[in-house]
Amino acid sequence: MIKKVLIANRGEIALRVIRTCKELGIKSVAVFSQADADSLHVRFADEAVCIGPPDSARSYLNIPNIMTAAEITGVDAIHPGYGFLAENVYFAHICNDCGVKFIGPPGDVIRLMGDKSAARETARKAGVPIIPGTEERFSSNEELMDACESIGYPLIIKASAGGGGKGMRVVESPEFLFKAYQQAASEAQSAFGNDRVYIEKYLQQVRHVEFQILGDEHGNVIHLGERDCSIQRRHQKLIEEAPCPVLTPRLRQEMGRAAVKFARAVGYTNAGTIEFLLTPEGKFYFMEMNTRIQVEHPITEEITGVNLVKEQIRIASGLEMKHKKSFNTCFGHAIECRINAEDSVTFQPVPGLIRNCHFPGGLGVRVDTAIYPGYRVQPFYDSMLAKLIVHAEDRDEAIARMLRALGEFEIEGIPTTIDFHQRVFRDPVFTSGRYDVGFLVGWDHRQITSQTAHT
Ligand code: MV4
Repeated sequence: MIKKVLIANRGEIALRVIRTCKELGIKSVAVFSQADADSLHVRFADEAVCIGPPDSARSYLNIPNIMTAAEITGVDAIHPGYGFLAENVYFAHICNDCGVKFIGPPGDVIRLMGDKSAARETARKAGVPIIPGTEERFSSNEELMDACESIGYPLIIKASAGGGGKGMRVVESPEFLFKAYQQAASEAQSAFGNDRVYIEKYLQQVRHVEFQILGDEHGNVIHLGERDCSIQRRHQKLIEEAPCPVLTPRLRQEMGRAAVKFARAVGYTNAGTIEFLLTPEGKFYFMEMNTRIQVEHPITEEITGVNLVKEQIRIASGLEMKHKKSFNTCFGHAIECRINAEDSVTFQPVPGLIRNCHFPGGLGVRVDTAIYPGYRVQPFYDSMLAKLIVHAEDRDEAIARMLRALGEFEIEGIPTTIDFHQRVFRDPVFTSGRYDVGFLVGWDHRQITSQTAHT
């Protein structure tokens, strides 16, 4: 049984893990950079070790220093959170080689899922629907051209080592193919040190619908419903909701079965997420699998009542999962807003001192955050200040509750995206639930023009 956990992360997710450790009677060890000495995760952990200067490369990504902290504090396990080392294959292997349990899937599964083209091939072999496309290597330009003709335009070129939208290029017609292919390969090489790319039919007006998976080390694999994450700006998720507003019970069952089938096929253990694209016609396709707990996991917790971090620690302890059946029905509707320290029109990050702040509360309101009055938002890390999560009986009540909570949320001293979120929850396309990944395209432009229209 795991008795002491090191959290190799910072901010709200480090606090999230520390809180669950406390409830489980497990000791927690925080690691922090010199810039984070006054952080809440340092304050609430049982022990804390400084692992380096502010920049991530020399602190939260510094594997030798993190492993040294694990050694000198005598932890049994390490929780990587999300971002930083959460999907770093070497880190997962080094933890287990040092006799410290990595709270996540095996390193080999992380590696396989990190190769988006190999993951696609795994899905095809497992009988999970994939987007019509090509393999990676072509022996000639003619072969490439013919393969793309058979897929049909528009098509999208993706980096095998990419994911999350990095290195993608949409090709509208054949005359742009070769140039786009070369550019995508060289961008992939410089961004990921790997020039392999693959090609898919570009699906229009899709939604990003992902299924939460839990697998234990005794062969049990379940899903815990889905999350719609289509409200994104430049591949940064801003608002997520569960369940997906347009999913029918039948489609949920089909997609859930496909997600569990895929997870079983790869021998998945611990928490993971399978991302699908859903077309307006109700067809779904495997996109990729994330091998970590995700930022948006709280909305799944709200509609299932399952503490996902607790299940992660139980699974890493070698215990069987408590829940053996997938959650094909959940309770109510949950929505999450990511509140960032950014200008709410330009989305430019603006670090600085939080002079004062007040969080919303009341029935069905949850704030996952590590900020406090007097906290200084650092320029070294991502700009997320807080996740505002609401849960209600249905989507309309959840939207009303979100607007009420956003109205109570006060952060003085730095700009935030609170009023951006208020605009979204008043938008008729959003409130109808009939949106897709293109919802925010042109929004910042529209906001600027509407701003100038008032002046
Ligand atoms: C696609 C797609 C449409 N057709 N692939 C974006 C990030 C990565 N997870 C894969 N993504 C997409 N892949 C095909 N064949 C649409 C997306 C997509 C997206 C694309 C452009 C702008 C925002 C997007 C948000 C989610 C998914």
